[in-house]
Amino acid sequence: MGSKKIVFSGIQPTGDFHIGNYIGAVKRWVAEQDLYDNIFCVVDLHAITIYQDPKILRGKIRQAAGVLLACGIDPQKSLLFVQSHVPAHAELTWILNCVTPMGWLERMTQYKDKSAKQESVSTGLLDYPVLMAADILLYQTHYVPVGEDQKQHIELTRDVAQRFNSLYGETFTLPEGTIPKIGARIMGLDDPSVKMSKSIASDQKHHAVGLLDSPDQVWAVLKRATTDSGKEIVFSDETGKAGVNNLLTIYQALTGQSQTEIENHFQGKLYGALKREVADVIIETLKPIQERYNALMQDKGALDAILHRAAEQAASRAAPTLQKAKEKVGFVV
Ligand code: AQP
Repeated sequence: MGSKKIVFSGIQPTGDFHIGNYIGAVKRWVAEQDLYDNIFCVVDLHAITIYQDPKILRGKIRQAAGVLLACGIDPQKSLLFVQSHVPAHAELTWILNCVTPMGWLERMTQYKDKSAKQESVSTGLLDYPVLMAADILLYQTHYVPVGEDQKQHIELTRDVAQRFNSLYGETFTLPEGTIPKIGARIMGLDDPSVKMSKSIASDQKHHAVGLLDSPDQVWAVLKRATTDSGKEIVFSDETGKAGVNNLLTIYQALTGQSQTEIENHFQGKLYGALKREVADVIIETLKPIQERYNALMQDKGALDAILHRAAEQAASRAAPTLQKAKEKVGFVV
């Protein structure tokens, strides 16, 4: 692993992973595994910034890890662990909290969106980006592959690192966020004006396709996907064509075909055919993932062993940076 650049990314076990998570993040984590020194994390500390039923959360954490392995994260090539198993994440967060102005956090779009939906907003929700900065900076990360929604948080991570480095001296590598060219923001299938999201999907049946959905469930969502009153099956950034554009983007991300090839393929076809073909491509993509997931979940002990081994390795990789940060701020270590 030595000379390879370090990649870190995380995913919240807040619900069922959907094709937006897959296309925007996980697919790339898997495809680029051989290129980098990879660290992937099921971020359960982030999940509880909004109340989670403890029994459901425990199941979702294992499900999240199982799905990531089933998608192709290879424990021989990548560290895959659960965030709360490595206390250094919470420890570094405290130190970084103390160099992060409140105003930076209050400006975050995700905080504004999520807090508007809560009756009572936890301090954790406001602090979410500092925890994310700690996750990334602990491993001296170079690249953070994420969907577009996380761009602002990566910029904040760089600002926090720069502020710490300038106050206390060079400590943290400045990471770069990498956003996919295709599918950086997959939109809701019921409402293409909003990002496909786990929390909306848990309330609205036809919002998203989950990675563990059966072929019938995939088709039930796709056949109701919002399109428009026109006929043209073309990529477009016009608001009125957002539904068709979203379906074509999913098709493009999953088939790897060019826009011209796809538009030629769908020329003269009806929206019904587009929906059927997008559903078929999704079903084909999910089939091997679901087979591997079902096999993996037969042996939860083996899954837990993978996660605990990786957590030990992650903890020892995080330790020198945490130690350095503690020394820099003046702690007796
Ligand atoms: N719609 C999306 N299109 C492309 N990428 C997406 N990601 C999330 N939604 C889309 C990317 O998936 C990774 C993991 O997401 P997360 O669980 O950490 O963050 P999230 O943005 O909070 O995901 P959700 O689905 O929207 O969950 P809730 O509803 O809990 O907020 C990230 O790289 C993210 O960019």
